[in-house]
Formats: sequence, structure tokens, C-alpha cells
Amino acid sequence: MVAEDTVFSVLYDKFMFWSILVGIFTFGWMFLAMLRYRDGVEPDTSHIDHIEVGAFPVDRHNTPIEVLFYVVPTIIVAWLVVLALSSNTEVWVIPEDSEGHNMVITGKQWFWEFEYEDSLTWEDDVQATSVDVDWAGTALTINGGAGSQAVNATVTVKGESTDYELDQMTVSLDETLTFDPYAFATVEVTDTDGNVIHTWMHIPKGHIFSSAASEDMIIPCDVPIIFEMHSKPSDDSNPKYVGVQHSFGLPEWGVKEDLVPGLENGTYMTVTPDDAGVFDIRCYEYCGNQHSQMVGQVKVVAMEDYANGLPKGTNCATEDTFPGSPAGANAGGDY
Ligand SMILES: [Cu+2]
Repeated sequence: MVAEDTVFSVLYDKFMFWSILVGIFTFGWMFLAMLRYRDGVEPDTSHIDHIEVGAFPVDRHNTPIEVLFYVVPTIIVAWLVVLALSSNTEVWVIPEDSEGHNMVITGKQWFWEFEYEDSLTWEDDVQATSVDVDWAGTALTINGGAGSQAVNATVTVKGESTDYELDQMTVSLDETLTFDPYAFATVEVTDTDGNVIHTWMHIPKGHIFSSAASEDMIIPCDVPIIFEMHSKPSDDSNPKYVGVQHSFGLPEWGVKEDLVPGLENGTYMTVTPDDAGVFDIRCYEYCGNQHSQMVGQVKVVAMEDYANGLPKGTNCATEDTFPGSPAGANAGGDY
């Protein structure tokens, strides 16, 4: 079942509401008529001449009610059409590139590649972990608030890790370290036992995560995520082979869209996540032997936006109903 506040669950609820209302009215009227005109009950014919089987009782007709029979269902059907089309607009009318976070999804046999058209900097919920990492310009600062277990920090840039010890008096770190916007970088803050208690990450433009390497797709909340989707063969050895049809599906938002081999511009779809958490990715088009293994995960996080002072994902609430959500996925926080 899709998450509560997504467009398709809202649509489902509204269709259900109107269906139940119409059902109660229609079946209620039918049973009433069955009881009233059943065999052995003499109808009250004092004000009509006769009742003819199969004919509308013309003498007794009521123009306003008969007009309503046509007008009310027409309004309801028109209303449902508008509702259904508005959900289409939300998923398949693509906003301007600049208004969203752009991802290129490539389906191969049998895994997904998630490429970043826009860079993404994010970190775990500062309030949940009591650790705040800021890295911009030439300074890396880590502040562990009261109650935080932060002891060490591992900074990994382009696969090379450096360990730093936090000042245990102030539970903080001030390091002169130049931030490179083009390098994939993580800052992992660990406790005495070496467990990671807080993660900060910078994903540069052009970076690719792959579900073949068990990597999650990471996307920010509260901005439209624009997916451009392509199907490609998993190796280029045969230039005549263009791959097979896949379908990129996100059950959490109730959406999916086909990936068509050979379609140069790809296909598009958009979702706007508003809850932090880890959710499923599925292939919804049979694509060969290991179609059922073509699965992945999407992690929704709060984006850092140093230029504007505030993370865009400030309202990125944790979806507490999701059972598999690890504590580290609680993005958001208050700066
Ligand atoms: Cu597939």
C-alpha cells in the first residue's frame, strides 16, 4: 500500500468515498423498491390510472427528480475525471529542470544505475543524533551536543579515508580542510565502539550509485525528483543489441514508468517525497531471467543548502510507520 499522503492514496480514498456514497444510495433505493413492490403487496394506485409493466409511470413522474438522475451522476463522473487527471499532472507533467532534483535512471539486465544530474549534500537528523557536521569552503566543523556519543570522525574523499579525533572537552572538531564540490565525500562520526552514529555525505554531479553494488539511491525530500529513464544493455559487445524493456517502480509513491530500449530521450516521471526513510525500488516489467532480482532501495534524506543558510529538507519528517527504517535514515533536523 502506498504511503498515506501520496497522490495515489489520496485518489484511492476519494474514489472510495464517492463509491460508498453512491453504493449506499443505489442499493438502498433498490431494496426499498423491492420491499415496496414485492409480490402480494398491493401498490397504492389511488392517484394513478394504472401501472403497466416495463413502462415508466408517466402520470406520476416528477421532473426535478428525473433531471437530477442525469445531472448528479454527470457531476460526480466529471469530478472523478478531474481528480484522476490531476494525479497524472503531478507524476507526468515534468517541472523545469531547475525546479527539481534531476536523476538519470538506467535499467540494465539486471540492476539499476542512479546517476546524479544535480549534486546532493545531506546529513542525518541533527536532533536525533546530537551531532552536526558542516563542511563548506575551507572548514570542516563537527559539533556534538550534550548527550552525543561522538568520539571520532572518518572523512572519506574519493575513496581515501582520514581519521580525526574529536576534542572531548567540547565534543567538537574544527579542521581546515578544503571542500571539493566535484568529489564524492562522506563524514562518518563514530562512538567509542566505532559504530557510525551520524553520516554526512556529498554526492557530486555525475556520480553513479548502482544496485549491483548494493548501493541505495539517495534523494532529498520536499523537492520534485525528476527521473529521466533509459534502458541499456549491460555490456556493449553487440552494437545491434539495445537491451530490453524495464519499468522503474516506486511502490511507496504508487508510481512506475517504462524504460524503453532505443528511445534516445528516455522517459520521464516525477515524485516529491516528504517523509524520510528507506523505501523499495522494483522492476515492473518482465525483463529476463533475473527480473525478480532487479530490486533496490531509495533513501529519502534532508538536503543541506549552505548557500541559502537552511537545508531545503527542514520539514523532512520521519515516516514512523515504516518498519524497516533504520535510525540513521531519520533525516531532517533544525539548523
Ligand atoms: Cu527489469
